[in-house]
Amino acid sequence: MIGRSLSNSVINLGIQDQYAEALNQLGFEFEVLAEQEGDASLGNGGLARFSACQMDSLATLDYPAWGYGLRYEYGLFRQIIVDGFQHEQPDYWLNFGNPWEIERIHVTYEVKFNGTVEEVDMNGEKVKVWIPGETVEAVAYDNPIPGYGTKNTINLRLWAAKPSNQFDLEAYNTGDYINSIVNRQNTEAISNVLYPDDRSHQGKEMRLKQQYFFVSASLQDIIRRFKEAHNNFDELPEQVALHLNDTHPSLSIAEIMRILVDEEHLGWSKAWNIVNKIFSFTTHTVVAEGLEKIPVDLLGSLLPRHLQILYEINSNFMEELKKKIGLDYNRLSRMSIIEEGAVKSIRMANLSIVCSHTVNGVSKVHSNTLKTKTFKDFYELWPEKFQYTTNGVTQRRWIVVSNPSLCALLSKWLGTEAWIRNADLLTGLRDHVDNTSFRHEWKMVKRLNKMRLAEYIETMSGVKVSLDAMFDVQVKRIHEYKRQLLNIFGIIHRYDCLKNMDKNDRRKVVPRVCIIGGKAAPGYEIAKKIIKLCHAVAEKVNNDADIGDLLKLVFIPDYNVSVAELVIPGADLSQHISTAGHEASGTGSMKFLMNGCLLLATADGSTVEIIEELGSDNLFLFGAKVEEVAELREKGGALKVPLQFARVLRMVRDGYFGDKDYFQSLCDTVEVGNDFYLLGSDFGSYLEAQAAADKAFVEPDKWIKMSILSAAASGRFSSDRTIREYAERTWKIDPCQCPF
Ligand code: GP0
Repeated sequence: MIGRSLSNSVINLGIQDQYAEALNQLGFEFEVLAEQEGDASLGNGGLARFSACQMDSLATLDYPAWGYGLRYEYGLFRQIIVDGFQHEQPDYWLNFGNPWEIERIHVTYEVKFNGTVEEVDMNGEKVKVWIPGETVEAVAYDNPIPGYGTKNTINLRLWAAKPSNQFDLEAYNTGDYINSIVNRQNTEAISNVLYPDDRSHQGKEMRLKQQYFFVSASLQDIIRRFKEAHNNFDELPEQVALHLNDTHPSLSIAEIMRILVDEEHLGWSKAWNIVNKIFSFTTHTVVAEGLEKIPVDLLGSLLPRHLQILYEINSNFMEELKKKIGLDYNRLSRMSIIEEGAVKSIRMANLSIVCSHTVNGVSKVHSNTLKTKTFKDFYELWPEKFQYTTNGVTQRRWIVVSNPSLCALLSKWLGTEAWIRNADLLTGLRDHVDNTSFRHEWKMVKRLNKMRLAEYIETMSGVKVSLDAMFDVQVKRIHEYKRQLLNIFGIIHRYDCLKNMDKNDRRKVVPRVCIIGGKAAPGYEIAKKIIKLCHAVAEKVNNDADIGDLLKLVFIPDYNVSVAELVIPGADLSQHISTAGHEASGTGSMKFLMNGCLLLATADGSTVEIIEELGSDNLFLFGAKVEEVAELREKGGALKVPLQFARVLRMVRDGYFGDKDYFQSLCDTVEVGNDFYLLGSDFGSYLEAQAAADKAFVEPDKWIKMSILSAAASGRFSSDRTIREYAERTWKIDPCQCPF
């Protein structure tokens, strides 16, 4: 989720003025040119974009870091809306080549799959030898990531798959031409398509192949680079810190053990001690069912040697555990790396915890959930391993690149540009919150950004929106737990009230432009129905002349980093309304905060810490708290649900917005007794929070003050702080300039 690179690169290099001038002389307009670049969307939702923010901060803070990933031929799918329905199209991001990458045709590694493991006698010692079936070649593509205001540039090395024997000449000669090309396509498929959902179920094998391909090439590269300057593996932990961002790369543990034991002949326990000092792990998942499991039979056939290694890791761990906790079989089976269930599987999170010296959550609330629920057994065994490092976002991308007018205003009133590298300085805005000329300029910046967004909305959807309306935004992956449906039900309720209001009551109503955007995983039917309902409601509301500018609803298609750079600065209010306990962190809220946008939120994920920093009267809070959710779920059918909710549900069920049959299953998900994400019981407080936002909006001084204080409180949520904490507490690395 790097997005576009041109602006980010020239800004980080501090040459945007000269560059724009040079373009002018060539007859080009910088902004127009920048728009031509496609987004590099090499990942899914928040975790992928968070990784991109981390890279920007690692580079800017002069840390000697490398990022590794896959160079997907086709990134995250492009979302096309046809008649209100989402369709997926390939993301042809490489069609015109990628000027930002450097192909390293000399940096290649063989990655092996399948085959068998033989036990052979090597000078009196029994060693395991893997006889692979298929061999694929990994080729490196480097993407320099320049830091802001520093010479330090770090490298994002992405792997592409190439058939090892480029062309099966033998097959060609025997006329088996098609097969040799088919073989080539099968091989390249490994780095072809980014799976649309982090928990995708389609093509488990292909996903596993991608994971191992990425892990093996990366580790072979890391070990090779280490050996260029060292020949004693005892030094490996001082030279290399490997961070596992969720369990997607966790096969690294088995792969590095294979390299150290089978190829470097270090002996198991020596290798194991090294591995334990190298790995740290961050889980970005909240709920146990989100934890990744790999079926043993699938792993065994694709990577037979790695399965043996995982078994050995687990049997050693179980022995150690029995010594500590005795024969508590329930606990032993819960903590085992192998899940003996209907489908015998490898628990990748357990593996990652056993092998890492540090286990991180991504917010305080998340960390509490990990310690008391998700990983309770492991926390009791190794409390010292568990930390948390709250996520952050980079102010370079989310203010400097995406909101230049705000950037200039901040530097003017803070009297320095130093905040761009030290976001804590943003608290200085609190000193000017009552300064009328500052507030006036603040208001103008917001209006300018709303204008940009209004133009985009009209271009994309044909809907004309009033700049005097409140721009109320919810942009994130579509998911039941993020409760876009709660937002849409709130809009239906607002529309219903407007229809039943007499003329002079309407004059007191705050006009709203409700903006919703986000992609649904292709296989996620309910999420796709939410998108359709949004369009159905928009169709009705936007064409109701009686309502006019009092209420508009717009769905922004193909939400990606570049669209976010336009939407976030133009928002007045943004919604982060997940059912408490379900959002591990959430990072969108931080981007809105930096841009002086007010939050309407539940106390979930990182919002709990935003409340600490901002003060609960500077945002609109509502909904059940984390500790109340379980009890509410127990009530089930006895749960109290406001009449307004039942009324809205009835309107949808009765086909008021069309597609009556199509929406029934969607309505079922929030029917009393079935409402897992508690939309019904949170609806009353949601409407109150929305009413409070309306009230604040018609008191311009109050609104502007809350807006300024939002930006002033955002410094703590810079990814610079996140990275500094990881560097000092987890990886124990110091800054050092290493020009690319
Ligand atoms: C978490 F486990 N996240 C996962 C995953 O597979 N993919 C993914 O994007 C997200 C979380 O849902 C998050 O709460 C969090 O802020 C983000 O990871 C970064 O930690 C909202 O996107």
